[in-house]
Amino acid sequence: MALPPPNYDEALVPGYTLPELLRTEAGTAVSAVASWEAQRRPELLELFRRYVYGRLDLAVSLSVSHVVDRAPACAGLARRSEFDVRLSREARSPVVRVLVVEPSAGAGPFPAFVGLNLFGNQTVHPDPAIRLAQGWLPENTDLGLTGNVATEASRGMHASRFPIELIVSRGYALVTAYVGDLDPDFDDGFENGIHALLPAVARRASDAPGSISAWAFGLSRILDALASHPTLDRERCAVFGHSRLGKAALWAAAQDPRSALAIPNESGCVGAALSRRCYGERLLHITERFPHWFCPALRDFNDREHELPVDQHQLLALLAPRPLYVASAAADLWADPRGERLACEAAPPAYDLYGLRGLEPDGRIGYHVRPGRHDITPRDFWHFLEFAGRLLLSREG
Ligand code: GTR
Repeated sequence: MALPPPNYDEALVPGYTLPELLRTEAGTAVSAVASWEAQRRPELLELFRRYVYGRLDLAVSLSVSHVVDRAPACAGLARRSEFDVRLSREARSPVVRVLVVEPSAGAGPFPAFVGLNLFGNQTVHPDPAIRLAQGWLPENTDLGLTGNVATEASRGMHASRFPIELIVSRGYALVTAYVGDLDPDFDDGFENGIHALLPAVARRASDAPGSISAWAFGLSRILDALASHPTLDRERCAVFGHSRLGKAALWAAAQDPRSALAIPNESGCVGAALSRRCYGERLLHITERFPHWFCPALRDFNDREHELPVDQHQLLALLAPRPLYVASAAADLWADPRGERLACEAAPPAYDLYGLRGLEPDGRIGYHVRPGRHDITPRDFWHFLEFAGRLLLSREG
């Protein structure tokens, strides 16, 4: 199908009305925390499940096996652990290899940045001892990845996206895992990864969960598994991700109140950006190129964003009262930086219910737009660490 080109002209953004945040589907105004938490919040989660990300109802019985425990890393600055999380006893169960790098100074428990990676744990740091990702990997010649398998050449190739030395020097741990361990990032009709554990009827439904849901589910299971890692502070975990992984981080944090801070970086379309602006990447672009990311029902809103029962400011509002940090890049027009900012401006009424400020210097929603293109850089992390220093470390455990 020939897709229409994206619009990058602010003058051509259609007029739109955002779906109301603080009014139930039955039309009742929501003016207190009690009705937000008991009614509107679950209702919004349900709408996002039904029309956007899909429903992933799956009881798992986790088993965690430690592979490496607190071995010296990063020239003595850090300690590295690796452990495997098996989601169920079934033979086809995904097994997720989790990499933890924590400060070597101090005994912890350390607050942590928890985020997935797209090309294997070996890409986040050149440390030759990190196990290469197993199974299928996307090809990426820039990263030295050919033949759909992990390569030695890919070691450390995404280190700039995971600035471990910076993170541990500020007293935080990094926790990461390869998305392919949860659900490989290609369209196989919802068969592999976590999908293999679901009944056929759930995989064929209009609200069948896409990969973003599978990755979000995996982030929550990693939070579960951190119980076996006493040097990490489970009350102070920031869930972060870049781009498609920013969408997954947001969806995970919206559903799982244990994410003490959410950091979607340049998450764009069906992430932090308002869909109704129809600016840059649109639903018809993303569902055509990545049909496996969302539930099939989302495609019904291609070129009909104004009919979608939700918009992304409502997803951001599901974080309230927890802190949220949204990051954009000025040249990343495909992800609509302005649409990300406007979603942050429309989310604060949910924070108001708790007597908390939103997008203000002392508020619970942080935002930056840095110069440059689509990427997650040490400069972005510098901002995340400043925000976390104010709102994650001060959190009452
Ligand atoms: C793009 C996609 C974006 C974003 C990005 C990425 O191709 O259209 O929505 O997710 O991939 O993940 O790098």
